[in-house]
Order: sequence, then structure tokens, then C-alpha cells
Amino acid sequence: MATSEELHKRRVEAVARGVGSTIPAYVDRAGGGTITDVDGREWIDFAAGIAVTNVGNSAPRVVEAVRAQVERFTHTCFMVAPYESYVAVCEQLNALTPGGFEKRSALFNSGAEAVENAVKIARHATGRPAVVVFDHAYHGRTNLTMALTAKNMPYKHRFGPFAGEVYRVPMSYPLRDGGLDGATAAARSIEMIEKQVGAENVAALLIEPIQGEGGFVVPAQGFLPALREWATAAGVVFVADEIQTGFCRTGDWFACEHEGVQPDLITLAKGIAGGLPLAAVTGRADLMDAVHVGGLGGTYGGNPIACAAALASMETMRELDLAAAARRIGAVMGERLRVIAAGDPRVAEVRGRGAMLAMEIVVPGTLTPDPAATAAISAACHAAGLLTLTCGTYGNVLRFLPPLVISDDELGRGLDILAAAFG
Ligand code: PLZ
Repeated sequence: MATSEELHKRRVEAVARGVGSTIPAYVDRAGGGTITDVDGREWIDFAAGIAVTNVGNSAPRVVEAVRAQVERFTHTCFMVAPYESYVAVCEQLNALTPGGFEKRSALFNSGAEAVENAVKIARHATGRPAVVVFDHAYHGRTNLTMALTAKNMPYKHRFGPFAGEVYRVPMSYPLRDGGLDGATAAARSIEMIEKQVGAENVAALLIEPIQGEGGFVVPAQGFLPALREWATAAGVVFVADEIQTGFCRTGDWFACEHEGVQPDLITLAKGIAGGLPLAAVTGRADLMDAVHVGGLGGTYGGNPIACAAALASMETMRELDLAAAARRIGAVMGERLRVIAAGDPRVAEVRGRGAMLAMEIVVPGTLTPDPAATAAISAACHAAGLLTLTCGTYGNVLRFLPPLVISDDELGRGLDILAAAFG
């Protein structure tokens, strides 16, 4: 087998430079809470493929379901010749997502595509043009979703012009907004919408209940419920982007449940199918069904292999109670992170929920972001066998997203490596 170094040489000659990788090691296999490269080096996985393999890599039920489906048929296109698993995934999403009202779902390939479709549906249903998003938001890399995403480098830089009718308002970011309470932070955002956009022009308010790429920003309590209430009164479609937070990651099936918020539409992807590409928009039947027949779709959306994997993943989450596992991981990890933070003035805050935790790194005694220290700590983790990711508008957030099936031993060893990386 080729070595990671050999593969890297081939990659440089074959793969476009614009596609980066966190570690220069090439994967041979991955399972539970570890990734092993072609040279036999092992990493404890605190990334889960960016919050995707919540059920673990090659989860037994997923493997079995995928194998069985590949043998039956690989693709007919749901828009041409439909099949049961697509319908079954939609039934499950309608039942699992918050809100007791009647729902419908539509399936797509990627998170960005789900977000694009949520905007299409909200615009079509309301007849309004504007979409409101937040500081530090991340919603994807397609043209519309780049416009919805806040951060320039690396996502948007020189890729414009961007889609119009996108308006950005302040997020609740307790560490950096002086600890505004949720209601006050929401009132600030709402006033900006009303004065600068006009509520009656707004089709959708789109928000990550805990921001992902933007830095695992957890809004102050009451922020999401206040926005939800305003959206209802203003006839604005409240869209929760649960692409990173969904499927047990935060200790509930969906992060919105924590404050009892019921979105009109939810965008889903990542954790839905154990690593196979699948995404969805789920929401109120009247909004979803407003769109004319043929108005939504795509060649591969709801591919039968991805649907089989999704059904097996959701079954695994139920069977192993991965929401409870996420809470347990969060308790263990949170305690260790707070010990590290107490002994290191570079850690301004430990935050997150369930198995979606982060540390924001600053110049001691200030709130000045320190992306260099963040990168150095992350690199030390990689060198010692722990796969960590960074995020944040300022590149100064270390984030931890282990698979929810990680063993206690792997979790403990990972946290030991992390503690050592802080020195
Ligand atoms: N919405 C909340 O987290 C994807 C991006 C990785 P796709 N986040 C990982 C990268 O650098 O490209 C994401 C998200 C939220 C939407 C998306 C987009 O999902 O499946 O990557 O299109």
C-alpha cells in the first residue's frame, strides 16, 4: 500500500489546491472513535468528519443496510421511479423533528443544497424576497449559501458577486457582546430587521441554534425563543439550520428542543446518514406543500443507498440512545476542559452543549483572539494522535465533536492528549 507521504505527492499533482485537508495522513480505515492511516498511525477522532459520523464510521447497521441496498438497486431517481426508503426517511424526520403539527420533508445531497431549498420554499410560500441571517453564520459554499455565510476567508474570498436580498444582523454571543441577555440581544436584531429590511419583506429568518463553523457560539438563553415569537407575529418563516447540531449531537435529537423552539422549517444533513451524503428540509406541511409539483428535486436527492443508511443511522441512535451518550460525553469532556481552562489564561471560555464543545483562545487578560496559539495547540494534538478541528470567525476556537459511540477509554486518552497539548 502506498504511504501517506507518497499519496500526498500524488495528491498535489492531481487534486486542486483549493481543497484543503486538516491532516496530511491518508485514511486506511476508521471505526468507533479512531481513524487509522495507511502507515498504521492512529488518531483518536474528535472531528467525526465534521459532526457527520455520530453513529461512528462503518456502524454495523449502516454497513448492513447499505450492502443490502446496493444489491437491490443503486439509483432510479426518486423523480423518475420512486421507492419506499425515501418515503420512510421523510416519515421519520417528520416524526422526530420538534413541533406536533403536520409536516412534510424533501431530500437533497448536501447541507448547502438543503439550505438553498429552504430559502426557495420560504420565498415561494410567502411571496417575499428577503432572508435574514446572523453574524458568524455558516450555511454553505454554493452561491446563495456563500451569501448567507458570514466569513470571507476562506469561504467567500474572490468568489462573488453574491446572491442578493440577504441581510445580516447581530448574533447573541455572550463572550463578545458584554453578556447581553437573550431577550435584549433578540430585540437588537429585531430592531435592525424592522428598520433596515422591513418585516413584511422578509421571507425567512435563518439561524443555527448553536453556530458551527462560526465558533460554536451558544446564544444567550431566550434569544431563540424571542426570535421565534417575533417571526410568528411577523409572518416570517423561522428556519433552523440544524445541519451541524442535529441527530443527537447536542444531547437532544435537535438543538432547538433545548429551549422548546419549534422551527417552521429545519435543514438537516451531516449526522443523518452515518457518512453517506444525504440532506433534508423538514417543516410545516402548508409551507412545504405550497411549492408546485416538480418545483423541488435533483438527480440524486434521496439516493436509495443514502436513504438506507439514514434509516439504519436513526435506528442506531434510538437503539443506543445516542442523545444520552452525547450528554454523557459532554459531562466528561466539559469537566476536563474546564480544568484545562482554569489553569490556562489563554482559554477565555468553554462552551457548547452535549458532544459539541469548544474552547475560545485569546491573548491572556484580553478578549483579543489568538488564532496562532489555537493553531499551535491543534497541531500539537495532531502530532500526538488526536484529531481536533478549529473554527470561529477569528480562527481562535478549538472544537470537539467526537463520534457519539466513542469509548470511555478513547475519550479519556483524547482528553489526556489535549491537556498535554496545552502544556
Ligand atoms: N449549515 C450549520 O455546519 C457544513 C463545512 C465544512 P454541506 N459545515 C461544514 C467546509 O469547510 O466546507 C454546514 C453547516 C451548517 C450548512 C452547512 C453546509 O453543509 O454539506 O457542507 O454543504
